[in-house]
Amino acid sequence: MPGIRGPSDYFQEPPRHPSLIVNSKEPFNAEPSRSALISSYVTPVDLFYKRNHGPIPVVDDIQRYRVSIRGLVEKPLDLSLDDIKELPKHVIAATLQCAGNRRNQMSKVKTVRGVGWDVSAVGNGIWGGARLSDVLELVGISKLTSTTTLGGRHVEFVSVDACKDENGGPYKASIPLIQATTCNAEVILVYEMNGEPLNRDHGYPLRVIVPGVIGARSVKWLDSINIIAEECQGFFMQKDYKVFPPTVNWENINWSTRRPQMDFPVQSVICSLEDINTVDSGKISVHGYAVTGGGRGIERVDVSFNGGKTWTEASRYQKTGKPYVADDPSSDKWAWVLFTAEADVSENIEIVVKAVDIAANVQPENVEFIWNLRGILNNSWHRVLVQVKRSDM
Ligand SMILES: Nc1nc2c(c(=O)[nH]1)N[C@H]1C(S)=C(S)[C@@H](COP(=O)(O)O)O[C@H]1N2
Ligand SMILES: [Mo]
Repeated sequence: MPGIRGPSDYFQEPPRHPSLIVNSKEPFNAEPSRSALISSYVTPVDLFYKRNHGPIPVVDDIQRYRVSIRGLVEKPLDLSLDDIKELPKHVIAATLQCAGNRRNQMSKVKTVRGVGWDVSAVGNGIWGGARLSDVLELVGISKLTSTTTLGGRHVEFVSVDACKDENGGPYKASIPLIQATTCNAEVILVYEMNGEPLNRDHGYPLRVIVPGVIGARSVKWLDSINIIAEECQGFFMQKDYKVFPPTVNWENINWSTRRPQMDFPVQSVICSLEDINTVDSGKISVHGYAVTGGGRGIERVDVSFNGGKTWTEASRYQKTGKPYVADDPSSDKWAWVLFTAEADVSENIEIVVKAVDIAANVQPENVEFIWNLRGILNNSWHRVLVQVKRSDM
């Protein structure tokens, strides 16, 4: 598509915040520190994790930029950014989480393939754009359609970035048509992040946000939307981002036996502490985030100050000064919940967190049982060690 192109080298990368922890330079993959991550409910754009599979695309001429909608539709269409902006603007708070978040810990069990993320490949953004369901109406697909008259059942998003894993081809993903045409699923074509124009790292000029679903399906630098019969056959749908049992290795893997991962599972992480900490004896307060997929609320966050023997319930909040109520109309259903709990410590302890969502989904106690060769969806109980400083005699 004219107006936007994906370069094959890294000479035109945007500037980035110096405090980001860089896990890979080319392609650029970086996350904020734990403490920076939970310093605000809405993650500042500069500090938001950046997950790329190739160089950042370049928009030469925004006037010529078009997103084309084709495939199994009666009326294919090319839309400019202004056309998209003419549709009603829909704004949601939604947490984006990479499926590889917390991979570092999983690779300690046994090596896994992938970017070595700590716990901050996640961020909470305020996303503004057009509802995908409104855009699809322009090509004659009405709300709540699961199959078009021409047999389309999936919506494929195609970018322009040159990805190594796609043999230099563009990043792609798809979602079921019914999800795209259901208003409540709130899939949006985003041109604003945190009230500012979307920046290049996060998908300028237009990206998809599929809330409640692993970040991999929220395609950046959108070039075209295809209405297709079968789900997207691209690398990142079919040969990546699938969860296999621990017995599957690179010799016996059969990718076609598993579905592409969509919703993310219930997750919680302590961010005010590193893996190992030294503190003065006395009061310690812990802060972190909890989030789950599918727009479900966080019913409970449990914190243990003795390695999991006993638990106390943490207080949960989204906006400060207001307790969070799961599933309440006043809470942001797609967004994370921050939590805080405190205790007195006088000896060395392990602090643990686990969350429960409104469907009573829980986190697994140990990472070994969910180990998978791609190192995705590590949502095991999060543990940190606290050593109390010896007072000088
Ligand atoms: N075009 C394109 N879209 C993409 C990717 C990519 O490499 N190329 N990475 C995906 C993955 S794996 C994640 S986790 C999110 C990261 O979005 P962010 O960089 O805005 O945080 O974008 C997704 N969309
Ligand atoms: Mo990701």
